[in-house]
Amino acid sequence: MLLLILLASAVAPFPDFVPHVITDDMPGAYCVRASDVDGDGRVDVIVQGREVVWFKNPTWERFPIVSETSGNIFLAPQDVTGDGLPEIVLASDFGLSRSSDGGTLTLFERKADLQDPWTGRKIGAEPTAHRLYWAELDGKAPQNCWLPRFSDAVRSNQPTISRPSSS
Ligand SMILES: [Ca+2]
Ligand SMILES: [Ca+2]
Repeated sequence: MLLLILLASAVAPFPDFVPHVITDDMPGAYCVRASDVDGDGRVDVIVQGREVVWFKNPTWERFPIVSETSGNIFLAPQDVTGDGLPEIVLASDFGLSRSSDGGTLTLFERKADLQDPWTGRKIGAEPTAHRLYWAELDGKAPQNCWLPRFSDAVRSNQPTISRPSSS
């Protein structure tokens, strides 16, 4: 009996999940990531749809990142400049029938004014890019942007874009 009481007390109750609608106006919403975009210590929400925006926690005010890209398919936030604020790699120009072109990978950096769209620099292309993750693959800070489930490796200056080798 004592054992049952101890086991029962060791099992944490299942949490209650409460939905919070932060927008009902996000055409083509597909990828949602969490990151402290403005460095205030609260995790914000980044959403990629036809455009890419972020919502400031806790008011969920909407701020632009980029609206000029097309075929957006995924994004990955990571501080690659070392200032404590995340940059974002976006995979765009995606198409189900495009296996030899498109797949643009762009690194976006925010501007001082949060109302301004971010500055983008093309850092590579992978026609079949569909998912992006940051990972520490070489023992250094997580400066590797990982495109899973592809062979070979694509590398640029900074950050490094890597894919695991096929085996
Ligand atoms: Ca924040
Ligand atoms: Ca940064």
